[in-house]
Amino acid sequence: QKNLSILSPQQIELGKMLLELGQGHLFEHWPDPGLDDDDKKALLDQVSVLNSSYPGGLSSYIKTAKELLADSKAGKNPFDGFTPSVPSGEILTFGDDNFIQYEEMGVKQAQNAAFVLVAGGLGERLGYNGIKVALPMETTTGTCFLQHYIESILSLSEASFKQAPGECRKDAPLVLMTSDDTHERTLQLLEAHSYFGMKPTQVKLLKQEKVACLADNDARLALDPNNKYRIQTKPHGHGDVHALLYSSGLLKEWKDTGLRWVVFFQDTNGLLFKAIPAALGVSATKEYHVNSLAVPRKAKEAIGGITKLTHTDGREMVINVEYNQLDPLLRATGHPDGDVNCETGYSPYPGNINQLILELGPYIDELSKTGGAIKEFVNPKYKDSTKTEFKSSTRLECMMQDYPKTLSPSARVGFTVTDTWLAYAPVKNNPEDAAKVPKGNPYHSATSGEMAIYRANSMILKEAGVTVDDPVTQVFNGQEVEVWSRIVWKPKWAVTFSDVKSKVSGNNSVSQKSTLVIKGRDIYIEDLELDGALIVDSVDDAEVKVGGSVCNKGWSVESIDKDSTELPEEVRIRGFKIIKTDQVQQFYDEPGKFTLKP
Ligand code: UGB
Repeated sequence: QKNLSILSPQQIELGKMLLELGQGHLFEHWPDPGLDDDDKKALLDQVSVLNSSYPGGLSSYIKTAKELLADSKAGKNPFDGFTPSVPSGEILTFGDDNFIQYEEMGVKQAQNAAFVLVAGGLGERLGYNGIKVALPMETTTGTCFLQHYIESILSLSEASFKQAPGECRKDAPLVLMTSDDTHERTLQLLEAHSYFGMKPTQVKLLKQEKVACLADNDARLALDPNNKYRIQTKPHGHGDVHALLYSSGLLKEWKDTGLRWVVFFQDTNGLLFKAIPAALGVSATKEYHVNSLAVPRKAKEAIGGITKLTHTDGREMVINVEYNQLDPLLRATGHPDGDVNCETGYSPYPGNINQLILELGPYIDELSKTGGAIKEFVNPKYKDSTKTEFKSSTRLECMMQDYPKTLSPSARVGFTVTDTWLAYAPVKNNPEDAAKVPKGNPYHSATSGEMAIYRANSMILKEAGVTVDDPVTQVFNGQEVEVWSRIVWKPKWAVTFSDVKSKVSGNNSVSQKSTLVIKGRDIYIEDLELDGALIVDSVDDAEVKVGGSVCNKGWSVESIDKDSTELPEEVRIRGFKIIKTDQVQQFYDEPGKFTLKP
């Protein structure tokens, strides 16, 4: 009461609201006016941000928190009444006619797509000090994830307009969801590289706010242990992306310009754009409102399983069940062995890789009802079995793939499974944790992420008729990986398998020790025998035919010590570096037709 005089009318309203919500402890320690007045106002300013950035405001946050904390204390099963079963979706085989047709259809659709990258996570599991999108996806060219994503979107749009030139040309929008942990550095990265070729107006950054921490089962907000005038906050999860997109007004803008799809993706999967064209084709053909990209999943692998849930009351949904929940859910519903592989050697539940394609119209309709609020969960760590006190404060969290949870049963929710080697190689785990991954399960480390790029490109060239040598097995940072020829191309060279096939002809071979880097758009590989390193670049109006025998000492992959401090962190976390000894390197910087035949 005595501090009212120092506060603005709006701050007084917020204070009253908190008192009504049982949050009086936030003010109990306040001294008389004249002492710490600026700190007191700062607390209410923070309350104002917390209130406005959450759909329904703090009262809604606290109400939900009380309910979820009570459920958690009571040990209530979130899947009570639901029976899991294996859903049906589209399973693709790379390179067959079906795959090629879906890709073709997807490329046509691409000009009607907006792209959304969730990049607010700090990557605690990876333990890397920079932002993850700035990490090199592979160290042969040093291209970072963000550059590759942007170039993929630009090339996909370009290919789309080529295929359907009648349409009016639009620049594909790209939204990056950032957080306080990543925002400034993401912006700097974009500005330092002229947005990697995108128009700055095409790119929008939406920053997610953290949410208030909860100190106890009554959902009393936790004060920061180091500042009694600040509420402790923690990340709310990638599910924030829906509310942010909705409140930004962008969805409506996109609809008005004729867009039809929104493609969501994550920060460190260098393969994902290899599966996007076909998955877009599946979305269009099946008219999926929600299409989740998935890969075959090993039982207990740390990715969620896409599951059909049928409730005793008749409700049904196809939804991701997180890996830590799938096993108990199966055990509780008549599968005593829980999350195990079936006769295929994989879990029958496709693995969610959190690349989602949503149809914009139904998405807007749904968000108009929910404001983008996603079903949340809480995960308190209790001090003991009485579940009355927490070890440390907790908060509500939400995941972007839980969007279908509020949809009506008539919504068309499906998924598209592609081979793991083609679509999924995230960089999430630090070297120590990766080295402990049980044999046969993926490492999801910087080491395996880079090797997966070479493997995928080698496999694609093989499918296109190129003889690529088998890989050798090597151990880096305690992880056994296959080392394939280091084959890398820019997205402008090829965004689909048909593009690759149209640019490769005759008898080509690439030895295991080789490096092949294709940077230009119109580069045609014909009768090439490569045993060394070859790097070809060209301006867009140059057409270059590359063939003949290229033999040199090349570039090698050498093991390094992950603790050797003289190397930068992004190299150390791989456990190897590329030693560039000898190469043929050509840049065609003028328009015209050329032949490279050493
Ligand atoms: N992210 C945000 O933008 N904001 C946040 O608050 C948190 C994350 P993680 P997670 O692909 O293997 C997901 O931490 O959540 C971004 C799926 O839930 O890497 O452990 C962050 O920047 C899981 O089902 O992943 O697991 C990153 O881009 C499975 O699909 C993205 O969200 C798993 O990913 C994912 O964050 C997977």
